Amino acid sequence: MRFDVLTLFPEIFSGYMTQSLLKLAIDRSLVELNLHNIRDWSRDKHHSVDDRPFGGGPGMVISAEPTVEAVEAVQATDSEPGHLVMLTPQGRKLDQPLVEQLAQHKRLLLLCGRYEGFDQRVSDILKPDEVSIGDFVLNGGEVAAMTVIDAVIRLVPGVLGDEDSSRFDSFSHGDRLLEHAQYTRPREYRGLEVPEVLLSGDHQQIARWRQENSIQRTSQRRADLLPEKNKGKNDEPRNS
Ligand code: JCK
Repeated sequence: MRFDVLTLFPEIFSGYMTQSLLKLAIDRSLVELNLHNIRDWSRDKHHSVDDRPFGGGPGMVISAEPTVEAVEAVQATDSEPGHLVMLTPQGRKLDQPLVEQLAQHKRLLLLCGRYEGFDQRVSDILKPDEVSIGDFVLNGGEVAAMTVIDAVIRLVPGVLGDEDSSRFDSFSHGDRLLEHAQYTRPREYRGLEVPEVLLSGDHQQIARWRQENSIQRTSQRRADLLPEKNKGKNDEPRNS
């Protein structure tokens, strides 16, 4: 899986790129991540990439010319242009099915804006897949691009230590339940004990408890995820 990120602030990615899971995947050639500074495609002597909005208003708009030139140049560095994703508050909202769809591509280009975003003609010309990570306002597309990369690399075969663990994630199969509570040592902490059944060694009972716990937490926290039949199954006060 190859990622190419186009941004005005490539240094935002440096800490993320040295993170262990991604670094291991890069070292093992399962993932390639290249950073490109849009400013490198600026043509004027001041290396400018943004300008004031026509029609007035606050902030600055990133110019079409260096952006389109940058994307086309980066696309041309491989035999296939790749799937172009633009991170924008106006995009379709990211969810696990969209992550799975993006993970089907061998190559993703992630176009990150700042300020008030890009000149509309960037989208008109390049027709990117416009994606938003949620209904809140970020300062730019970089954190959203890292979110996409982080979610997609989990689905690249061999990236996770345990080959299969991504298949058990919440939302990855049809049932869309939240994960059950997890415990580790010690058995008691500040008077709070690990549920007895988890210490029992009875795998069938443990599976039953986890299933119940999943449904209970989902109905308490994210009832919108449940099929109608399970809704309101649990009216206990929340504490798991
Ligand atoms: C890319 C610049 C900052 C902030 C105008 C928007 C009312 C325009 C994103 N889920 C997400 N939230 N935010 C982003 C995102 C933000 C970006 C850029 C992505 C480039 N900005 C910005 C505010 C506005 N307001 C709502 C008016 C741009 C994703 N993905």
